[in-house]
Amino acid sequence: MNFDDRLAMTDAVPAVFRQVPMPASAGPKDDEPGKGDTDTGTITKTRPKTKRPSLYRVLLLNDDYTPMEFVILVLQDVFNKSREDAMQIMLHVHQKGVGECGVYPYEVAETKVTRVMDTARKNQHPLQCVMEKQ
Ligand code: TYC
Repeated sequence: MNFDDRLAMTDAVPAVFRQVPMPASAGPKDDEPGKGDTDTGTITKTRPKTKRPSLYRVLLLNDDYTPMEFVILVLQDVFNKSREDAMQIMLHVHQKGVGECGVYPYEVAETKVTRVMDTARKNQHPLQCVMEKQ
């Protein structure tokens, strides 16, 4: 039982003086030094910590043996390129030695590289596909 409960029960205090609600202004003032100061005055704005994912370029490498048509089909199937875009990328790789198929977050890029390499191996072509951080 706390002090207020005991005070409410005693006959020493006339009923009219018991349980007088305290006005809010009578409480400790937190902007006065030494009076239960809890407000530091710091304004904080919560900002969720989000990180943009790192992006990776997926590259095709040229070789002398993989048929051009196979490369075009891979570009259409794995990288969702149109026949025309696939042809351009394949020719670029054929002429320059390396070319970009797309830019993706890490796991997407990794899956695409794996799909290209698996398809090439299954069909016994030496086609190579790699990824590099952008
Ligand atoms: N150079 C190959 C040929 O002449 C074609 C080719 C293109 C191979 C692109 C791989 O990533 C490549 N048949």
